[in-house]
Amino acid sequence: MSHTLTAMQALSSQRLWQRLETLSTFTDPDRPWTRRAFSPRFMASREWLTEQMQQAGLSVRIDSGGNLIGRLEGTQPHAKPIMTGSHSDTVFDGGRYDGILGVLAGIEVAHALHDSNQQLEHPFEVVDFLSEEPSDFGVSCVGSRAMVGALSADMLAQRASGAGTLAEAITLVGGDPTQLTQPLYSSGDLHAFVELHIEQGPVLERQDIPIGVVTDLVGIRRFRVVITGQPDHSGTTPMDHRKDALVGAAILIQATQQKAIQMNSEQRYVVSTVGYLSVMPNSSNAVPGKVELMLEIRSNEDHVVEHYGEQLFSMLQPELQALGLQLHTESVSHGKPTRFDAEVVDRIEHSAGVLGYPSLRLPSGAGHDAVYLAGIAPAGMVFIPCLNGRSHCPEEGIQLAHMEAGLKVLLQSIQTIDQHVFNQK
Ligand code: HGY
Ligand code: MN
Ligand code: MN
Repeated sequence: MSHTLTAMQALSSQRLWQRLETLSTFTDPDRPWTRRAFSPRFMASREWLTEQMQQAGLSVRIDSGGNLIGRLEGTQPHAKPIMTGSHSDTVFDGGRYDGILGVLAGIEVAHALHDSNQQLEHPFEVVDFLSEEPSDFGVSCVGSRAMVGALSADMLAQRASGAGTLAEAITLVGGDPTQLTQPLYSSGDLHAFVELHIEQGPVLERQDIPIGVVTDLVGIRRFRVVITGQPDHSGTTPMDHRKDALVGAAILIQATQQKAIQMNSEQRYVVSTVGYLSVMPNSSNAVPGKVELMLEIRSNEDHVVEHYGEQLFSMLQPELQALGLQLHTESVSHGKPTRFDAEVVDRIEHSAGVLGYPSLRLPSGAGHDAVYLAGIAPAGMVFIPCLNGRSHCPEEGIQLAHMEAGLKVLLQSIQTIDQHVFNQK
């Protein structure tokens, strides 16, 4: 008598762990772990991901937005697909699990469905979204924005220093920017979207809870800021004759740190960061004449995301002017706070319970591709804890037991949602 395995029994944590290890080897050897979108290493890792998807029984394609998509057919050929996925690109000196876990866990779910011959009713799609991290073009979530028609012509025209436009880069990875004037998936085209991701924060680990059921995502706004002064000789230019752009940047950085700290409260979550800064001419014996920086604001409150930047810049204008400095700001991206679909959130929480995992409902301070999918489909996310709550650094780590819990809850949630008929919204 053949012992047919269930999909849950066919899941292999070992195979997933091995894939995590292998994918992490596609890194800049001098800066582990770095695999920037569009880089030659990223392209090589995409070839490897394609093979893994095929081994899992998925048929693979690249859509016009440069997303790598693996698909398993369902028993109902005309049913809308259930989608899972995340991103395989990293920040500089990043970790081995941010995004990567969600892509490889999605492949493992497909592999288990395929090995156990357990077809879902709905087609099942596993996506490696292109360039979720803020790319060298300054735009994040390139693939997921493209998928839902939110990649603007301005964004496609953005240039990276020493490279062409974002549109050209998308073409290089196999996309077709000319098709991006309309959504690749619209409302109603997906049954649901579920993403597995590390929390990237300390909450689950501190409470020793293996599963996070994400309720909502903060809004994220990014500004390109250019402060212009005057480059001068550092030895011969008296202090009261200088137009030092870096002094202006220091004033802005201090002011935004103070403003964000003051705005936080029980209900309101506000964080502000200047993580990128470039000084010109960047010589030890020249007064900085120009500084370009990226200012990022995140909040769970829409009006904070909307108005924080303008408030900060108008407050700083007089002080910078008095220093002979010009301030130029450009809003590069603006993602609104997003609430996940209550029926998806309930099913993820229920799935954790069925499997005996304690879970906690929590918001996400990190941005994810899911924010764009939530605009066109019932969407939700599953979190697992990460080591010391840290991410976007080589110390990023996960426990095997938590990886296994997240993988099982992802499969259980997908199987439950496969049987669920959503209320008409
Ligand atoms: O920046 C973020 O929140 C995400 O990790 N890319
Ligand atoms: Mn990230
Ligand atoms: Mn991520």
